[in-house]
Amino acid sequence: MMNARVTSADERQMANAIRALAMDAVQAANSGHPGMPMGMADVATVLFNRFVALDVADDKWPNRDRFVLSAGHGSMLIYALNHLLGYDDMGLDQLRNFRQLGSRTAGHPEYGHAKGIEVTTGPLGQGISTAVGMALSERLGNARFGDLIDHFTYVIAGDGCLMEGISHEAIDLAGHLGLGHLIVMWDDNRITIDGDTELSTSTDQMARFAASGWHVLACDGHNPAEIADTIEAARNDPRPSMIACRTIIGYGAPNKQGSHSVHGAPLGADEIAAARAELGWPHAPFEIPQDVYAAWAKVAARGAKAHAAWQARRDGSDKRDTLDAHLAQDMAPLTTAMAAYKAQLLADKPKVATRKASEMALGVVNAALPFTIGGSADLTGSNLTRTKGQLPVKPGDFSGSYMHYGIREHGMAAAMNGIALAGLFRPYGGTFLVFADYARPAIRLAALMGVPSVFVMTHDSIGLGEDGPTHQPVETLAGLRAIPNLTVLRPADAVETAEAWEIAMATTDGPVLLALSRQGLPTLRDNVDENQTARGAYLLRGGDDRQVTLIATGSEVDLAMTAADQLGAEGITAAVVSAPSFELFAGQPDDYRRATLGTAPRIGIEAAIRQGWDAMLRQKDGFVGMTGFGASAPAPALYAQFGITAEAVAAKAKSLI
Ligand SMILES: Cc1ncc(C[n+]2csc(CCOP(=O)(O)OP(=O)(O)O)c2C)c(N)n1
Ligand SMILES: [Mg+2]
Repeated sequence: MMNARVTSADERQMANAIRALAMDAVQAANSGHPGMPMGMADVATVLFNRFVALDVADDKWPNRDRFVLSAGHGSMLIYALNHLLGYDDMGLDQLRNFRQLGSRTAGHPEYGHAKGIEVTTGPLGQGISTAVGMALSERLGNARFGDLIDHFTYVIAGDGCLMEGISHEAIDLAGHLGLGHLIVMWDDNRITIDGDTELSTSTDQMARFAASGWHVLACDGHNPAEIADTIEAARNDPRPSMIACRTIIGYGAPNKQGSHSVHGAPLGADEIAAARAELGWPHAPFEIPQDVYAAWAKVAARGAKAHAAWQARRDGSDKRDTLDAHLAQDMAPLTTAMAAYKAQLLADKPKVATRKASEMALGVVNAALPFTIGGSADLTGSNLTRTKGQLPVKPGDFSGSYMHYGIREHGMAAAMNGIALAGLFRPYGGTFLVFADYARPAIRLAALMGVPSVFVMTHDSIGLGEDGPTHQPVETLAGLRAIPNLTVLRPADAVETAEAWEIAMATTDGPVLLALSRQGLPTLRDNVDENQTARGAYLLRGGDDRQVTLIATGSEVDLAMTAADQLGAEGITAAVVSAPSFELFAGQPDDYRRATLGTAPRIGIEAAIRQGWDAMLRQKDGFVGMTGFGASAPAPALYAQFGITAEAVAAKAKSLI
């Protein structure tokens, strides 16, 4: 263990290297945020120099400490750190090309662009909330693997992160669970873009964290001994810790520090020269003296040693194989179990809501895969996300695999992303589809990062009935389909729902969202030879010599089948295409898509607005769905009221052919 009282004579210069790289890179780019990296350079230096354990030669080492720069606008802080630590993909060329096309040094830190960046940050509040998921994953891992998983999660968050509403959900959850290895360093500089924080807040942040069950501390963020003492105390407290680090934004720039003018603009040549004099840093831009590199190399060397010690522990551990299985996330057991389950569905032909079918499929998933972590934002009995034998995760007991996230959709989604990023578990979590909007910024980040969180969203249309228009999604599906790299699945029956879960678990490069019905639906499929849902859309009925093609999703596929029956009785041949995923269909070969959709007139059917359906409909085609908000009534009355009926579909078909 590090001794907080060992000070290094080099720390001031190690921090100044961060300051110089930040001001020079921002100046070179003529864009960026020098204030935060310069202000937090001392805190970051002490944190890394004395505490953080990571291995630049293996940035995915499972028990590495996590460092999350929640104040992502200060991205030059992490780029400078990663350069000084010696990551081989963060050479000076990257810093010189800060914010330029093709460089790893994007405007805000982006997961996957460079080693040592654990999560994409920039939307304020997301980093700290994602870090809660990482710290939760660490506790879950610790309960299963003992000292093979016991790392810390360190966060640097600014005033903005703490003002964002999501921070409260995250803080509340972390405090409740007692995530003792989570340490948040708050950049208490009392400045945001508009000016002094007095303009917009009078919250006592330390009291707020304390009220949520956190251990709170304060330090002078430019005093290495105080910084180290507080971090040491934080590490030794069983609660999550927040350290208010009183800092001066832009520290070292003599005429601009302490002012919002250094938040997000280059300092300018004169002020940079003055800062060099003030800091005692005579070196040219992007020039770091060898002794400073050497001091940072010691930090990397200590991390490499910690990794080696961990490797020895792991090699001798009886938990080695189960840990490896978690890390590998082998899906083979699921494939076998699902094949048997789907065959049984064909025999049983259950008439169940797809949320119920999801619960049934999840029973198979959770039994086959030991690394799922389920949950719901206080709608467990509605989302049907908890399966037999799943025990709740509780303060002091992290052996369970089911999270009661509380009424915190946004915090849940961010925490799920953190769990997924940590690499040990596969998270899924539920709420009502209409509240996807409450979680949207985190869903978007999952998509941007390519992180496999699975969102289980039930009550997916006016079909939820009596709860009325506040709870009835109409534009939600369109909004979700608009997010690049998010796979939206709206299965029609129990077979498609099982297939949707197979797809969700097999997808490792992006989030998947399941839109599920409240109301019961018959089993429509009569074969399970191929995962047809993976095609995105497929011919469920007919196809040859069709006069019209009815394309529907989810609960409306049954309605399309009834309409096809009615048309058939009048001698009109209708094909029915079930289209559970627009994204997966868009990824199919052209000839498959053409053959599926056919050349006959098409009618799209979905109890939602038409936006997005142009992917499958041409201008002359028809659409039966919603044009405005819903209403409160039993579901059948609402479908009749809004004209989403087999009769309406049949009438539209006749008008088109
Ligand atoms: C959700 C979100 N809203 C707005 C912004 C734009 N923005 C970036 S930094 C910032 C001010 C943040 O203040 P603080 O965290 O105190 O940073 P400091 O100025 O101290 O570096 C704002 C509003 C953002 N990045 N994310
Ligand atoms: Mg600030």
